[in-house]
Amino acid sequence: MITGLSHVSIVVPSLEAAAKRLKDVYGLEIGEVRTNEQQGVRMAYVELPNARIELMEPSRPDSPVSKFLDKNPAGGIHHFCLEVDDVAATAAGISKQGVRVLGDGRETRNVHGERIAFVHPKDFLGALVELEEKRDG
Ligand code: CMX
Repeated sequence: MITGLSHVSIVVPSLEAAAKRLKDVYGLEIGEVRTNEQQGVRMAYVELPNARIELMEPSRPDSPVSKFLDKNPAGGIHHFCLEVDDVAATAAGISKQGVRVLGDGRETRNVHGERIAFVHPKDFLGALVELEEKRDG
């Protein structure tokens, strides 16, 4: 079951340059920069009262996010993320309706250790969607 909006994710060529821009122009502070080796991204968040902005840059040349930057060298919106109560149950439910859940079937986790999954963009109105199971959800 979908329970809320978690974040909007933007791929940027440089986290440091993006952080400076957000702070200087918009007064937004980014938090700690962390790396998710499994996903191949270096990332940080801007915390807003009702959701987060996620900034990602590739952490290695073969990162899936590198492909995105090849197509969009200046960066851009990569996906948005919906909170769900149970990733496996939600993925199983939508799969039964013909939705393609991406990946090799192995459990995938975000940088906070929460279970995540991605829905094929063509099965969600053209946008790449991440599903995220909140640890306390
Ligand atoms: N926007 C729109 N379409 C996209 C897309 C995007 N950002 N990324 C991929 N696609 C499309 C592909 O073009 C492809 O379309 P077709 O099937 O029509 O050719 C389809 O989605 C599947 O993409 P793929 O690369 O073939 O599939 P994979 O299973 O290899 O990988 C994905 C999919 C989205 C998981 C991977 O490309 C990716 O982006 N991984 C990074 C995931 C990420 O953002 N992780 C964040 C971690 C957060 C944290 O740690 O907190």
